[in-house]
Amino acid sequence: MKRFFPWIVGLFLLVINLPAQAGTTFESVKARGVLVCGVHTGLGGFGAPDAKGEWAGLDVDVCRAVASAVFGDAKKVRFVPLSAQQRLTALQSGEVDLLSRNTTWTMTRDAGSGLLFSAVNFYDGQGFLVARKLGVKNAKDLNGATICVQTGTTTELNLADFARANRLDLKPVTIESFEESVGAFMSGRCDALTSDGSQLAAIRANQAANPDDYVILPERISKEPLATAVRQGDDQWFNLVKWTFFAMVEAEERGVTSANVDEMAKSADPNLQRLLGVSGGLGKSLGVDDKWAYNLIKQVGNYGESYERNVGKKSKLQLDRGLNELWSKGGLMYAMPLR
Ligand SMILES: N[C@@H](CCC(=O)N[C@@H](CS)C(=O)NCC(=O)O)C(=O)O
Repeated sequence: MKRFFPWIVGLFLLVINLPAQAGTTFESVKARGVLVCGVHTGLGGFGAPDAKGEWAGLDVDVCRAVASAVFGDAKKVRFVPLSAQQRLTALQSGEVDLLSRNTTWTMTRDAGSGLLFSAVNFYDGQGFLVARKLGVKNAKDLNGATICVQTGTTTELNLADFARANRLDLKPVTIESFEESVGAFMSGRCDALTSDGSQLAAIRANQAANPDDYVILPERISKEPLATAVRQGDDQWFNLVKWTFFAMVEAEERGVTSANVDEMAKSADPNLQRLLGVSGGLGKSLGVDDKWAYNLIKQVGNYGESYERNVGKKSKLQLDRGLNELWSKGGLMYAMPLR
């Protein structure tokens, strides 16, 4: 019996680990008929209910694009709002199929917590928000200041590293909830609030009584590549999520939009025919219909359309494309070849 004991334990461990392996997410999503997507608790431009109560945002669009690729229907998504603290556990435990929520791709999260990051949908960096009346012009002027920062984020460690590297005395005020940290800052409990630049822009635009009373300091003290993530050991699902995002970028690179996709499908260009599933389609390798990319472009739009609608110059956030511009226009957005 003693001899068999390690085998029995091994078998038991294998069985309890099974749901997180063997590429089962794709099957369970299909069987359920709806994608369960982990998003922000409410960050206008990235993930928040709009005026009609419908989830909208750059991260939300990735969820909808994946649903379009799987079901041909962008509406087949159930959104699960997750706080900074909850998000990684929610994905690890299988509560959500996909995490699309301002989450920085770091080595520890990617290699050390059973997760895999699939594609960066927003290149960001950490900054500081201060009240204009404070007269602070750059981050180095913050010596001696109190800084509101939320726990469970990359932000906490970056702040400590920045202070140490620059011999600054920055006093972190660590707060567990998003609302509370924003509230603490707005009520003057901290001199500055630190977070990803995009989040500061969203907080300033959506949560300040008068946005002009606040300024975002020019420095970015870290790299925050915000990316979608899935569980490790689920290769087919990982591929589907990754290539869905690349299809959004590829569509922008090739000038295909939600408005012209039907026209573009008539093109003689083999690249467009492949992308839009007219001939030599690419769906099979992902286990989906050859019209997967056509569907997501038609229903959600290309990356540039999603960017402009949610966070771009004409949106409330008014963010420049910056690093999120296509590589061919000086940015970092580059789709791996869809062929
Ligand atoms: N990108 C950073 C920060 C993202 C983040 O979660 N930021 C906080 C502070 S603004 C947040 O979104 N909190 C919302 C919540 O917990 O509901 C990370 O991945 O750790």
